[in-house]
Parts: sequence; C-alpha cells; structure tokens
Amino acid sequence: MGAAVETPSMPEECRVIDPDTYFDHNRPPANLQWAHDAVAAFVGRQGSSRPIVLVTSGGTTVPLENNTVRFVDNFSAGTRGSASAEQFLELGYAVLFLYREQSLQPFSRQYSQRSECIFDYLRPDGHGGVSVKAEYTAKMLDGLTKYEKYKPQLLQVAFTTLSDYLFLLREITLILAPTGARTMLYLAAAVSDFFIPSHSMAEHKIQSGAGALTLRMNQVPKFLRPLVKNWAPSCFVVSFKLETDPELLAPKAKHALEKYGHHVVVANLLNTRKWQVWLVTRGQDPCLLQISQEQLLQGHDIEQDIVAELARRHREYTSAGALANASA
Ligand code: 9Z3
Repeated sequence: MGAAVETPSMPEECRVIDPDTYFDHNRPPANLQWAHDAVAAFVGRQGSSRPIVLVTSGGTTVPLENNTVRFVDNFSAGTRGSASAEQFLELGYAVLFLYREQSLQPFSRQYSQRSECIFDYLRPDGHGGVSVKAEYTAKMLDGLTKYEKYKPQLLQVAFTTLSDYLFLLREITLILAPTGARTMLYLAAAVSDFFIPSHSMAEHKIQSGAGALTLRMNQVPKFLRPLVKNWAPSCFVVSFKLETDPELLAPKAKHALEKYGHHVVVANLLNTRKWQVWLVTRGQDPCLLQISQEQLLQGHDIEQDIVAELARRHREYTSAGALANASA
C-alpha cells in the first residue's frame, strides 16, 4: 500500500490534507446528530464535579467502494477499551464509550468472545423457561449487577468506518471541551493511517474481471493535533501507540508526545499488549506496567493497573488546574 506524503512534485490528490479539508470532503455518519444530542444530555446530567472520560475502542474500517462490499480493517477486538471503561466506572467516572459496532462492550465482553455462543451459558430450566448454568451464575450475576449499577453513568456511541469515527470524535470532544480538566480523553481505538477519499473511490463493487487490484491510499491527517490544540485544549489526553517492532515503540511514543503536546502515550506491542505496557510522559523515563502470566490466568486485567495509574495522574492534573485558577 503506497502512502502518499507531501512533496512539491506530487499530484493534488496525493497530498496530506489538513483535518478541516477531510471533514469538508467526507460524509458524516447517520448517527452524528443523535450522538450530539445524547452526549450533550449525558454530560449535562453529570453535575459539575464528577470526572468524565471518553474511551475510544475497537478498529476503524476503510471502505474500498462507496457502496461498500469490501473494506480494510484495523486490528482491535475492543478488549482494552471495554475493560478500561469498566475500571473507569468503578472509579466513579462517567464514561462515554465510542466503540466499533460489534466489538467488545463493557460487562458483556466476557460473553461475546468469538469461540462462544450465548447458548453455551444457558440451559432449559425444566419449567418452560431458561436459566444460567450453575458454573457461570456467580460471575454472570456479578457482571449483571455492575452493569445495572453503572448504566446511568455509561453512554455508548457506535462507529464503523474511519470517517464515522473522526466525525464522532470531533463532535464529542467539542461538547466535552467546556468540562476542561475534569475530562480525560482515552484514545485506545485502533485508527487507520490510510484511507481512500470518497471522490477517488469506486462507486460500485470493484469487478474482478480486470485482474489484480492495485490500491493507492492517502495518508489520514493527524487528528491528534487539532484535538489537543483546538477541540479540547484543557482536557487530559491519553493516546495509545501500537507497534510490532520493539525497536520502534519507545521512539515513536516519544515522538507522538513531542509532536502533539498531550499528556500520556500508552505504548504497547501487539504480541505482549495483554500483560505489558509503558506509560510515556514528557521529561520522565517510561513507566512499565506489567502483570504476571499467573495474574492473567486468574482473570486480572492489565487495564485495572493502567486505569488506576492514569486516574491518579488525572486527579493531579485536575488539582493543579484548580490551584492555578484559585491563585489567578
Ligand atoms: C492500541 O494500541 C490498543 O491498546 C490496542 C488494543 C488496539 C492494541 P484490543 O482492542 O487491542 O484489546 O484487541 N490502540 C492504539 C492504536 C492506534 O491506532 N494508535 C495510533 C498509532 O499507533 C495512534 S492514535 O499510530
């Protein structure tokens, strides 16, 4: 896949466009107005002191045709995002969960793994009804109880394509901006770096008669820059960096921090992401968070540790902001 980079000799359609141009040339998702109203009402219900977090989760798709039959997908099951959302709720946050349709969701994630079917957890109760199998009852009751308890503090908004995601991300962060330092943006979604602009895309299903298919994809504009600088400049922003080459991870995470000027990059490698991450902050050595294989087997999610540490840093950030305001 050839990514286009900006050079003077490149044709117009291959240049890296700025984020505003992206929004001018791509279609907003059908749920944008609904999301705007729902998020504004949700934020309005949270009072003025409850911390808020926007958790993004799952991978974006990049369609190859306007009437989409085929698309390129980004890796992410949604485990990181859904497990983190649960932890934030337990710590008292109101959670906006911007997630890829059909990826894992908070509290139900244990029951939607690909290898299992909902019927595997159930049995006929002998009286014409259905009940949960004895071996799953305690865990399911615990999940259901938490789900019922935290439902008022959780709002879920779904995306599928890269374009859906970017429109929704902008809309939601603009609504959150006035809440300032008490809001954290926790950007765990796996977002494509390449896309095909709507106007260059085949309108209908690409036909196979012409033989091999060559794709030319443009580079997605860097949305973290306007997000940090303009959309929500006072919020506490955490981005995620995913690599497969260990040599690249630390330099790329540091580079992202310097380039966008946000607060934390959570750096992880594809193959070790479930037990090892680094929290990278400007001016400090990366902080390794790690859990043992034994903890993992016992059901301890590394997201408990990630979220606990980030919530601690977020509290410091909020208090520092409050102190600065008080002495101004
Ligand atoms: C991540 O790195 C997430 O931790 C994972 C979680 C996607 C690996 P799962 O959902 O996986 O638990 O299966 N997300 C960041 C992905 C990303 O696209 N980051 C961009 C990049 O690495 C920067 S915003 O360049």
